[in-house]
Amino acid sequence: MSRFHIVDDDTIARGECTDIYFARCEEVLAKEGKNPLVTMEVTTVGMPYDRGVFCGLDDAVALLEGVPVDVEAMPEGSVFLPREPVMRITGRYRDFGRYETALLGFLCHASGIATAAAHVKEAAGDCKVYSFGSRRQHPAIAQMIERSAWIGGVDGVSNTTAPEGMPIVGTMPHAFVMCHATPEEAWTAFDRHSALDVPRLMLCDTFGDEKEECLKAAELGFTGAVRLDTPRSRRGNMRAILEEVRWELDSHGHEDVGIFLSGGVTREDIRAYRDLVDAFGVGGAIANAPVIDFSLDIVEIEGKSCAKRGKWSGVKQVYLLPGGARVILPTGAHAPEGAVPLLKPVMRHGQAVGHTDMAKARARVLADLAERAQSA
Ligand code: PCP
Repeated sequence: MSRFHIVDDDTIARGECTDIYFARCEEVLAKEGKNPLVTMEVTTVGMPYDRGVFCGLDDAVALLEGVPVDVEAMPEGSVFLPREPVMRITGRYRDFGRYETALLGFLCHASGIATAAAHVKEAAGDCKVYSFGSRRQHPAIAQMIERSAWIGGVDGVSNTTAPEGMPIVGTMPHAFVMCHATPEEAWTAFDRHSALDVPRLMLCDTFGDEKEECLKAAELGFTGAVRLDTPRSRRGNMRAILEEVRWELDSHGHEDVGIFLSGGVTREDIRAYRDLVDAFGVGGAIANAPVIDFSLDIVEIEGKSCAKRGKWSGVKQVYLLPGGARVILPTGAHAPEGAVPLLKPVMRHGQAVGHTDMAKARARVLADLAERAQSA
C-alpha cells in the first residue's frame, strides 16, 4: 500500500490502472469468445499549437513489455501534426485493450510538456530556459516532467529526481534570503558555501526595489546574474523595470551581470522581454501545459480497414518529403521519391526492438528549432 495517493508501477504494468469500461468489455468479449486481430493508431485531431513534439514513448514501451503486440511509432522528439498517427499497435484486442488508459496517459502528458517546452524555447531564441515547474504538479511525476521538458529543448531543470544526463539548475528561494538579516548576508553566505560550479544567481526582489537590490548584489563582485521574481502586485510595467535594472547594472560597470526572470513566466512574456533577459525560469507554462489530446482508435479489424466516425480508416504511414513537406498515406501505397517513413518498429510480439534515446530525442527537437529559426 503506497504512502501517497499514487498507483505503483506493478499495478500500471498489469493494466490495472484502467477505465472500468475496458475491464468490463474485456470480460464480455471473453464470454463471447471474441478477440479480433486489430490495428489501433494514436492520433490527435487538434492541439493548441501549430505542431506537437512526440514524447513518452519510453514509458509506453515499458508498459507493453511482454504484451503480445507489435508496435510502430515515431521516435521521441519527432514533430507531429494533427491526424498523423504517432504510434500504431497490432494485436488481439483483448490482449492490450485495457492498457489504453495508461498508454494515453503516458503519451498525452509527456507530449504536452515536451511540446510546450519546445514552443517556449523557440520563443526564447538564444536566451536560456530552465524548467522550474515540478512544484506545480504531483511529485510522483517530477521525473517525467523534467525528462519531457529536457527533450522539448529547455537548457536545464530544477528537480533533483530528474534523469541522468541533464543539468540541474537552481538559484535561491525567498525563504533562504529571509533566513538572513539582510539580502547581502544571504548572497554572501550562498557564495561562501556553494561549490565552485554552482552559478551565482542572486535573488533580488525579496524586500527592496529590484534596481537597488540588483546593484547591491552586483557590487559584491561574485554575482553572475540577478534573479527577478517580482510579485504580480508589483509588476506594473515589467519591461520598464528590466530596462532600468539593465541600465543601472551597465552604468555602474556590471555589464557582465546577467538578468534571470522567473515567476509566472509565459511564452508571451519571453517574446516581450528576451532582448533584456538572459535566462528564464519557467514553471507552470511548461509543467501545467495542456496535454496533447491523443486517442487510440481501431483502424483495421482482421485485415479490413475500419474506423469509427471522425477517424480515417486503414493503417497509415507518415512520410517526410524532400523539402520538408509531410504526407499521410495508407501503408500499402507507393511512397513518393525520397520520402522518409516516420513510424518505425519499436516492439515485436511484446519485445522492444531498438531503444528510446533521450539525447537523440532532444537533438531532434533542437535541430527542428534551429531550422525554424533559420527560415523565420
Ligand atoms: C517559484 C520559483 C519560480 C516559480 C515558482 C516557477 O517562485 O522561484 O520562480 O513557477 P511559475 O512559473 O509557475 O511561477 P516562488 O515560489 O514565488 O518563489 P521562491 O523562489 O521563493 O520559491
